[in-house]
Amino acid sequence: MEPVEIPEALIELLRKSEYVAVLTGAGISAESGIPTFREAQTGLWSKFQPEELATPEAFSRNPRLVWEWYTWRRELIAKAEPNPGHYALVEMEKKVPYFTLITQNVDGLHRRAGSGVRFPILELHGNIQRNKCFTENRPVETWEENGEIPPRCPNCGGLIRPDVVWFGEALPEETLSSAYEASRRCEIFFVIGTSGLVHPASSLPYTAAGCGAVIVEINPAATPVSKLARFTLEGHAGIILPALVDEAWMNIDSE
Ligand code: BV8
Repeated sequence: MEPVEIPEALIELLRKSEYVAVLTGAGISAESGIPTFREAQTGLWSKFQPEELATPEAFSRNPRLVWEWYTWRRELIAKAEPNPGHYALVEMEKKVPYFTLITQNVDGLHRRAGSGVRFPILELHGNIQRNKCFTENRPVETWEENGEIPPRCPNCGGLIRPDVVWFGEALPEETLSSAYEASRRCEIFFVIGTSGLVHPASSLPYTAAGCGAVIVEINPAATPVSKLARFTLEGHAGIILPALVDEAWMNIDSE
């Protein structure tokens, strides 16, 4: 494994920054074995595009199919562990005075890694481990398992759905406005493991850049955000982030 080159200017900037914001996408969970959205879905799901399953229309049309897709993903996530990229962000949250982690991911791996202790994690698209009633749009934690798929709401008998934001649905208002506020206030805005195609999450780096933040992209591939980036660290988050955190703070501790 060749050593990771982290620009000295970025290390200096990171050490003296008061406020760092981070936006993550599916790429940060790739090294945990969770397929990203851009990768072809495997097996039974290979004939579907996520965009055609993650919608209220798809759920209304075929609730069983959509529920089973989420069951398949939940089983993948249950077997997955946070990777060094997730853990490096936990360290970063400990080291910088103000830190906001904004994620598009619904897999909950940031929380499992230990993020969210000093500052709340902003889960823009919800969390796959939570469920809600499709009719009442209220959280549902328990229900009677009678073999029906999807299960039904114990309160109104409506269908239960995952508590994630589907295409065409509004993002949680408070979470989104907190994400915009962090994008406006931060000095460094990391964009990690996202193709930058899904709106409105994809507008956050533009807000940050417009307010003077230095954009840092970590991704093996170029994306529309690359043109905004002052620093582009080409590679895997699970390799680059630990090296970055070590350079910025761990070496200092040993100096
Ligand atoms: C809304 C939860 C309005 C569900 C998700 C035209 C223009 C602009 C917008 C639109 C448009 N047409 C439609 C829209 C709106 C639409 C949208 O953006 N569509 C896209 C497809 C164009 N957006 C919406 O519908 C949003 N809602 O706009 O509502 C509204 C307002 C008021 C009232 C009513 C309505 C809702 C969007 C949320 C959808 N839900 N997830 C679920 O998960 O099942 S989105 C889902 O896909 C993810 O959450 C994530 O956000 C997105 C996938 O993107 P990425 O995370 O970037 O993942 P991807 O696979 O694409 O890329 C991975 C990257 O990682 C790659 O770059 C790869 O190179 C890199 N990588 C790989 N390995 C590594 C790595 N990087 C680092 N390390 C590695 N090891």
